[in-house]
Amino acid sequence: MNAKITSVEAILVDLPTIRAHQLAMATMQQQTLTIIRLRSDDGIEGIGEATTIGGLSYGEESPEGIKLTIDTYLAPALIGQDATNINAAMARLNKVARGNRFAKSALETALLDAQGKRLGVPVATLLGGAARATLPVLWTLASGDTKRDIEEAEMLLAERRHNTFKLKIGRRSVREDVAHVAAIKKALGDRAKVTVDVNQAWSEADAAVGIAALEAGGIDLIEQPTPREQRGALARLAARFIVPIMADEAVTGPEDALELARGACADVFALKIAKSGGIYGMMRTAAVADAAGIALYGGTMLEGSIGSIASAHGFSALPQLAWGTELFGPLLLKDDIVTARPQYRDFDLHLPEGPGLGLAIDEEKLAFYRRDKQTH
Ligand code: MUC
Ligand code: MG
Repeated sequence: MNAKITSVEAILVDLPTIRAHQLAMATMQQQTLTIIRLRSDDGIEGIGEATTIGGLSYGEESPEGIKLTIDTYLAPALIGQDATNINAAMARLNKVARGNRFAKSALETALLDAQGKRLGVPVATLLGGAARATLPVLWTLASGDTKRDIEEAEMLLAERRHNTFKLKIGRRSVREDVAHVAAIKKALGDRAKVTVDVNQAWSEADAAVGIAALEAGGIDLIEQPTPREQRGALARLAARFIVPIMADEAVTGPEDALELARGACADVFALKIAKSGGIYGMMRTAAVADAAGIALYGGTMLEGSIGSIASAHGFSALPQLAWGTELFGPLLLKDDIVTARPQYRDFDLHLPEGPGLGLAIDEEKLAFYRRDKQTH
């Protein structure tokens, strides 16, 4: 079977969030998704998504930069190629462009979605099959207000939507952050797991003080406390504390995973399809972790439904995923551009069953939220 790629469109979509979302490096009031529509001459369209957090404040690619890279370099390299040979298409992109993992991830998702639709199977089936049909999903409390965070957690526990909560810290002083986390943990007690994500904001000295207090307070997991380049600091913290230390920004692809494993730098890796250049890169990263006995967690770049469900297909196919996932991105957005939003119930995300990603674009919503709607 053969199908020629005929067009690749990259569309910027701005969606409002349900509330402000505060992280160490940015406060989000909306999220920008770069949506891909990849068409081929057998009439099949694949969709994909590249999304980052806070413009260029989190990662090295911005939504606008991703679109420019795709329009100028990656789409022309794909036009005329065989849409059914995903490995060959991705090898071509890797030859044309170094890095640019988010952009490549979105295109790989679109190729996988199209191939699944072509063969009439879900993306997870293309990956060898879903080892799990549902994925545990935590929620991030990041309103910036302790009382509001506790109310939000209580509501979500009562709805049986989430029973693990991640707190974004690193904006305020270590003392204030620790007090904020302790108040939430005290309110929730053993009814919920509580984890923290510092997003690289602490020095090693700050981290030693902060993690000691968080460990004593019963916090379950500490994510990326120190800058991503400082692997030695992460290794010393991982050796010093019993509470597991998770690498996020420090681990992009299998090469980082190998170095972090060699240095005993972390107990857990946060996997994300965007930072690994796609689902296959994420799975290669997971394989290194498996070989080293490092536990895994399914991370998010706060993608919308397309990116989150692409991640879910990938995570569902992993042999181990001890720490569950944080694929709550669609729930942080007020509205969506797919016809049927992902299903969350009983603390889990339920994978859609249709071919490909199992999602369809809502054309009216896309027309409404696309950034270029005036000119389009
Ligand atoms: C990150 O660093 O993990 C994940 C959840 C959230 O609120 O932000 C992201 C990014
Ligand atoms: Mg993180």
